[in-house]
Amino acid sequence: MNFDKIDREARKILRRNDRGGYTVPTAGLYPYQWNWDSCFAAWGFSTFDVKRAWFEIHTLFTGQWDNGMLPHIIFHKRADGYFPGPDVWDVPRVPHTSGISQPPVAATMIRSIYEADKRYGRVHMELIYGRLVSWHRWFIKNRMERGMIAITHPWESGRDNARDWDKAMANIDPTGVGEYHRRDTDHVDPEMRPKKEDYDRYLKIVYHNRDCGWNEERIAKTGLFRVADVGITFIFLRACRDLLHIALELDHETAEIEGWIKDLEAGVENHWNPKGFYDSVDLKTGEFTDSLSSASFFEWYSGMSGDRMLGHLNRILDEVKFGVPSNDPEDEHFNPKRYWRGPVWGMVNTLIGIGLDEQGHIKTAERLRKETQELIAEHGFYEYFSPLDGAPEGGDVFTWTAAIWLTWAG
Ligand code: 9WN
Repeated sequence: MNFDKIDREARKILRRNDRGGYTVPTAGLYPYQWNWDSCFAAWGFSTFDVKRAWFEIHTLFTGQWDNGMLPHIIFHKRADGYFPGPDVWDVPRVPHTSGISQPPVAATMIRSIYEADKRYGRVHMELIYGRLVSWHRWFIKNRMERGMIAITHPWESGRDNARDWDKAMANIDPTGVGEYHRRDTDHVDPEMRPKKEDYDRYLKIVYHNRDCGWNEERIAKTGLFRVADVGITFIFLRACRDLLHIALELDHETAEIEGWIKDLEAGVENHWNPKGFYDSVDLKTGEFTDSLSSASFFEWYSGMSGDRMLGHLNRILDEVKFGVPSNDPEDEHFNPKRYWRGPVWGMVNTLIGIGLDEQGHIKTAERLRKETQELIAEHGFYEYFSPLDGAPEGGDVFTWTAAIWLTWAG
């Protein structure tokens, strides 16, 4: 393995996907700034260009709404090739944005960027701190239920067609969405993407929430989809811990954040499915989703220390060559090709690996890191891979795959 060469390639990908202040996940398939992709990009940039890393964070936050919400896509410039674009979301602000959010990794990534160069980063950290707090407050005010964090659209989870959403999606009647032209399948093999029945419902939810004027209270009352996402609860809990750390460092009040952490720690228990794993919960029916997905393994990353997922983790790592797959290989719907229903994602492995390492599971963390390293070194900087044989899948020259190579896997 020629590490120097792969490092250079990873840096080149970040530069190549840079559109002048913001980084697209990959050219063609995703031509805008995506929320959590952008945070990974900034973390990657911080290994060789900390100024550019902070620039990424500032452009991301130009999309923040007055109510604190940080949208999942910021449409800085018109671009072809992605659907649904700004006209469909119809959010009356500039820059145009989508109307939903995404996994809040920002506080965690920003803490790392700050720590890469505190002297340079101090003023940026001061500038962005209040914005981070208001985004976190938005989650608490609008999305916290029984200490868990709810999503109103599968796209908010960042795991679009995960098994977690199957039952809730089946309860949505997609009639009336009309004709539309998906663009993702122009770029990628349709076998690797969500199905039409998924897209019909994705759009149905967008149209409904748009008709609610993107008003969170109306959406909470009338929305078609409301699921407590185990992935976001864990990621948000971790982000609150990092926000607390930043608050202490900058000498800000901490009581409010400490309260959030307590509530979330209690809420994690509500994600525990008595069948023996952390799970998402459909808030419209009160039922567990009965899906053991890669997000269940953010237990360690969240800072919870029960080791409750360790048995499943060891089993799954032995069942596939490249862990951790987005869906349990023993699940009847496991599909090593179709997006979040089986493939393995480098950035997911990274979050799981960081948590394992922090909690003393050094060997397992190292195994996961080596497997991710091999995937990228052998197969390239793809969006995701088959966990069975490492076959590359989805988009190529992918930003967050390059970023995690530079920060963790390489
Ligand atoms: C919808 C950009 C994004 C990621 C998500 C991933 C995928 C979009 C799509 O791509 O979602 O937001 O059109 O498929 O699921 O995690 O942020 O890489």
